[in-house]
Amino acid sequence: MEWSQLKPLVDEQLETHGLCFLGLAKPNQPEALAHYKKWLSEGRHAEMSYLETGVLPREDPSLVHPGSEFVLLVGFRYGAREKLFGEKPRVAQYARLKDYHRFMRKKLDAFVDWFSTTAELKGQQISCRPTVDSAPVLERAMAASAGAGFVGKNTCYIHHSYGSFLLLAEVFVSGLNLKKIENLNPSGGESDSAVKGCGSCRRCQVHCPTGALDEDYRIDARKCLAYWSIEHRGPVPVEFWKHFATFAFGCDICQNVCPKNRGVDERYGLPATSEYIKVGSTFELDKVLAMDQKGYVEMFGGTPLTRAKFVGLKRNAIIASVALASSPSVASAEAAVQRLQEKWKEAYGEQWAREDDSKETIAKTLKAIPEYLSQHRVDRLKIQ
Ligand code: B12
Ligand code: SF4
Ligand code: SF4
Repeated sequence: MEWSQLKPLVDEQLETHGLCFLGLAKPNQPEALAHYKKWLSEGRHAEMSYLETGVLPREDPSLVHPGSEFVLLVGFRYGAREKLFGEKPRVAQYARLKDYHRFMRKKLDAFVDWFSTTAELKGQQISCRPTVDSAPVLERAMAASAGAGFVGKNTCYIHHSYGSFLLLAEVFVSGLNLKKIENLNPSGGESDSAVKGCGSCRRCQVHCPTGALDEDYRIDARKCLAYWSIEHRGPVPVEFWKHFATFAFGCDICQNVCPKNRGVDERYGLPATSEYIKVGSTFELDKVLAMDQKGYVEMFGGTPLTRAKFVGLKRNAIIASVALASSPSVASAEAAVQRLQEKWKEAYGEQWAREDDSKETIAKTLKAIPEYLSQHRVDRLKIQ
């Protein structure tokens, strides 16, 4: 089968499902794997231990899908560069959608049906495995090596046309016999990024509020707000609290400031996300503080926000409330915190949490409020 004949059909088929085709890649990415291992060895993954257990399939993609020679890289455009006007704190754009794992998976399943049938008509028996974050694979490295984009200094995959507000998914394929593939997919890869992509730009590194992008093309998750507000279980260190006034779930700053995301909507139209949007752009603090388990399911069920769980969202809401309240003056901040604590007591008494670690997270978060305030009081005195 000639790839030049098949590719436009793949493009067209994915487009009918609202997806974009990012190209073909080889499942093995030795250069990226070396970066990945080094990154882990430096502890940059914070407490995400699942990244440690995921080394083996990243090393040997046949564990993901035996015999796969190719991977089709697929993207879902979900947003564009967004100015930080409007109500705060924000919810990261990807999280306002219904859970992408589910809807992208459905789309990919339909695509795989078509792809397998098309191959069969050409006399090829192929086997496919679609993955949407469901297998530990080097998604960004594969996407970059598919040639239509690169990994930027903010560590996101950036498509040359569509920018970085893209969710990634893959179809691992075995048994497909493609001719003339090499010429059509020159491997971009992250080593080309500096030349092909970011050039001398450093905007993401300069604007990252916590200094998490401290080295080119490398993130320190221990400093990343997306880590603290989504992935981390337990209390959040006080030094990160003030940033929750801007984003209380996830963080889009290093993508919003990226010039590669400028004008994407104007050039390529708005992404077709309206039917998938479930959550507003603002993290509604009062509602989250007051919600019970039923309210949690109603408001956030089936969205990426459930990754932080009930307790994580409560924790984030407390921190964001304190961070927002403390901006105008220490006195009003203290009053706001008192209100917050009273509200909390009123709603839950001592018995609100079913799990001990949830109780502990909230108790420790509430306990840390004075520490946060005292630090901010010091800042203020210094300024005066
Ligand atoms: C763990 C994880 C996180 C962690 C760590 C993030 C990170 N940068 O690694 C945290 C919780 C912080 C996070 C945050 C976010 N995430 Co996340 N996350 C993942 C996950 C599950 C694994 C990523 C991973 O393995 N990281 C470890 C690093 C070392 O590996 P890597 O990303 O493959 O590294 C590449 C480069 O950094 C490069 N590299 C590494 N070191 C070096 C050194 C040099 C010198 C060079 C040249 C290159 C280089 O090599 C790799 C290949 O190119 C992926 C899904 C997946 N399976 O890949 C989603 C994924 C990366 N996340 C995604 C999203 C949307 C986000 C957020 C935007 C969410 C939000 N709005 O809050 C933020 C973005 C923050 C950011 N700047 O990265 C998308 C990114 C899509 C895209 N366009 O890139 C992914 C791909 C999920 C998906 N299926 O779409 N995430
Ligand atoms: S997501 Fe936010 S905190 Fe994390 S690297 Fe980007 S700008 Fe920094
Ligand atoms: S902001 Fe600049 S340096 Fe950062 S990813 Fe975008 S182009 Fe690269």
